[in-house]
Amino acid sequence: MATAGLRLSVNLGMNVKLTISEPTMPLASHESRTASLTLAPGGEVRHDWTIEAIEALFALPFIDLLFHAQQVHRAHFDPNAVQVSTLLSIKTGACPEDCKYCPQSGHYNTGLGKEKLLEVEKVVEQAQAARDAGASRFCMGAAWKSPRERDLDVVLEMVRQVKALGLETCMTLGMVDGDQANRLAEAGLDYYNHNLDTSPEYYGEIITTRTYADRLETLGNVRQAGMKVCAGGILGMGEAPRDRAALLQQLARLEPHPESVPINMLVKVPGTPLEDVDDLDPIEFIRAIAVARILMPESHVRLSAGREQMDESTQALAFLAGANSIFYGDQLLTTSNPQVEQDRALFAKLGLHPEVVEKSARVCADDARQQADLETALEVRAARQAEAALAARAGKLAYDATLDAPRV
Ligand code: SAM
Ligand code: DTB
Ligand code: SF4
Repeated sequence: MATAGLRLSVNLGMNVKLTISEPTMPLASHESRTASLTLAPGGEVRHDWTIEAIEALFALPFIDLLFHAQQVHRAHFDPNAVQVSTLLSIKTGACPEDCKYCPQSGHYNTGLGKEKLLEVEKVVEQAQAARDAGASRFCMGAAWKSPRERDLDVVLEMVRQVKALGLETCMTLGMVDGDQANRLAEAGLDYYNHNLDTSPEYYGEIITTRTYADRLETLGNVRQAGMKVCAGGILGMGEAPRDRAALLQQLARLEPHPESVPINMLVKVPGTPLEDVDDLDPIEFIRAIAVARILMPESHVRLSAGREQMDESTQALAFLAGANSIFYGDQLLTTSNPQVEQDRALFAKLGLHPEVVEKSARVCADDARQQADLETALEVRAARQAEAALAARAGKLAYDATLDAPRV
């Protein structure tokens, strides 16, 4: 029972003022708090969110939280448009890393065999099919600690050929150094995905073979090379609520924010150490999406792995909370995703439409620029030709005048 008790008023800086009235009884759930929040309606692109401020957002009544997230979302995006990416595992299994959630880690027996890097033609075939089915971005994933030199050449060719289909390209190949990132960028890779996965504090419980700092370094290399950053995490790995807040804080600290923020719900795969972890309450998952939307107003927040295990209402709530990107296609990397027909029906039911490719806009802009350049070049050429013709005529006349001078 909530009684009048401590009234906490925190100025969170900039335009955010949060007032929380605490009951004297210990807080059992979000419902026992009342909060009033003043947020800039369009949100703010900030990198200095404190953990307390983020936890306070999480603690808002659900309806208030979703309202704020919607306001921020609508200030930056068409609320009914969803970016659509398709995933392909280009090299599956036997990964040397020990990520406890991952069916592809060679440390656990999940029944996955070791596969070789796919051939470029196979990848292009799949990319074409994804494009024909309506995807605008093709994401290729490899179960590597980091790419080996000889594999990188093949991967660069995949980027070039997939891009030539008019698709945006994304890759997730593990850690990359500065040189590898530059080469991927030069080949035309649009996005590089590398997730922080969880909070710095919980990280050691999940992965021991690469550090949080390693991950941040890779993200720095990707940014430095001029590619767009795709970085997010996984929820439902037994982490505490504070870990979810700390993960989002880490992501929001990246400057600039990642353009794409995948929020995965753990897919529990038999054989992995997390196969029996307790389910995360879907409402807590939706809260995290909403907080991600508020913290990173201009980023695409992807409702990533785990959709197959979610009902339609949870997915609809995620879109309402500000998720505006999905993986589309029957398969994620090694686990399944909702069937394409099912997603089409969901989009129709919710009145959602696939986002017009950002890259198309860029391509259009490039096309327009190219066209303008071409026209200018043609005009210049025409003018030069006219000049040359005049000069030639004059020359000819002069020539003629000399040559055909009246004979005396
Ligand atoms: N090996 C590369 C790496 O880790 O950077 C790329 C592939 S890895 C599979 C890409 C991401 O998929 C991981 O960082 C993790 O966030 C996500 N992921 C892997 N297994 C998952 C699972 N069972 N449930 C949810 N997300 C998962
Ligand atoms: C991301 O954040 N999620 C995707 C993508 N980036 C590469 C991967 C999800 C993998 C889910 C488990 C699987 O299918 O193997
Ligand atoms: Fe390997 Fe990536 Fe899976 Fe970790 S998440 S085990 S690095 S494939």
